[in-house]
Amino acid sequence: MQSIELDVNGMTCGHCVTAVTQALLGVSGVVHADVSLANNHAHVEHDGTVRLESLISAIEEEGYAAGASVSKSNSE
Ligand SMILES: [Cu+2]
Repeated sequence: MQSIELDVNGMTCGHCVTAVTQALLGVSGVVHADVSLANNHAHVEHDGTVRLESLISAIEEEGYAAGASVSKSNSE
């Protein structure tokens, strides 16, 4: 299992979280998606075939903005 961290902007309520979650789960290869309204963040687990761009496109199609989240553990 691989995971991708995303920053998601534009979410304002639980409906938005549901929309983004469903969009992510709709991408082929995605097996789990945790979307946080408070943190504007999405954690996506996938089978290794999913590209970051596919996830961003799916979120943008729902009307939200997304980008790769910089890992907090990256000290460089
Ligand atoms: Cu909303």
